[in-house]
Amino acid sequence: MLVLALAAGSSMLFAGGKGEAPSAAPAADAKPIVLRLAETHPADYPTNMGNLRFAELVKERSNGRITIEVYSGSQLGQERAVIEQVQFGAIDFTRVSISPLAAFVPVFNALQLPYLYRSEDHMWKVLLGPIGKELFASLEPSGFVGIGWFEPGARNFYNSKRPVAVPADLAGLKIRVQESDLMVGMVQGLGAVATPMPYGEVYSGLQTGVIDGAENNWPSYESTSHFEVAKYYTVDEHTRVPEIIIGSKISLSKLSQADQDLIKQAAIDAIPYQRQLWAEREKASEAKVKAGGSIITVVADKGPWQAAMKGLYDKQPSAVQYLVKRVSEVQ
Ligand code: BDP
Repeated sequence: MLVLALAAGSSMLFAGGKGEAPSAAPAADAKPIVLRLAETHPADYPTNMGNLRFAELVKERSNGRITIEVYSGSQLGQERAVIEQVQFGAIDFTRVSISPLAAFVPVFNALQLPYLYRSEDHMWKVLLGPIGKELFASLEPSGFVGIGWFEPGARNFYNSKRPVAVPADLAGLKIRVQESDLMVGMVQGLGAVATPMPYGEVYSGLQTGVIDGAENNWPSYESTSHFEVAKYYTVDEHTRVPEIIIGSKISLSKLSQADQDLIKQAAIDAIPYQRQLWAEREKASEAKVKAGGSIITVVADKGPWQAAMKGLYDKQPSAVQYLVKRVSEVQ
């Protein structure tokens, strides 16, 4: 018995390197693990290509033991409903916009306020630095695990009625926003009427006139064909709303620490690929909607837009205001 126990102990020591954590390298008989990831965008969209790269890295590094099945095109539901399912472990991962996530973990509003980041680069320094790590930790009490970030691009307003150059041009327009109180407040601050609605319903909303407009980055405006039913696009770049991969705490806690670490590292290592595809797609989408007849208004002076958002900052709880201040200090 003692010999057997010692032998087992020493082989664990060998497998785990230092003997504390089980190794991510598979034992010959290790059980295969299959996990599911939900994505709203179509298969070839850069964000989903990033998911696929993430899944591929996980598969490679676990020597085929861990499979992440990627369900794109909202097959598993719209974002808010999917986040709920991740929370109770029915879906293992999702790539979502932090806008609907902030309804579950409100401190995330600190990362999506309008005109928060000076540039894309500033945003990435925040996400990959201490603030991003703290925000990941803040997910855990709500049943989520922060896994990785993807590039979201800048969001712009568009509508079917008229060119918009200054906030006053939006007055009275019914604008779809993500399912987020913050985004409702933002659109109200600009003098328009905010209509929260799942992403998948926006096209028919525009077509039937239930809404007059929405807001999104170039690739989403193009891939959803919204440009066909709302041709006035205003480059005001009001938000950069980070894309995030979250995992279910219930699902992930069934895995070894080494497997959890392997998964997190794979998501981080998929970022450069997604960012590269994003940059290419932004250009291609812009060209496509222009060729399709979109009328583009580029905002030269963002001052009036920023001024209209001031009230939204003032309304934030102190935890969010504190983070906003720290974000502004990131160089
Ligand atoms: C896109 C995000 C996607 C959101 C969508 C929306 O990538 O996650 O669902 O906007 O507006 O840019 O709901």
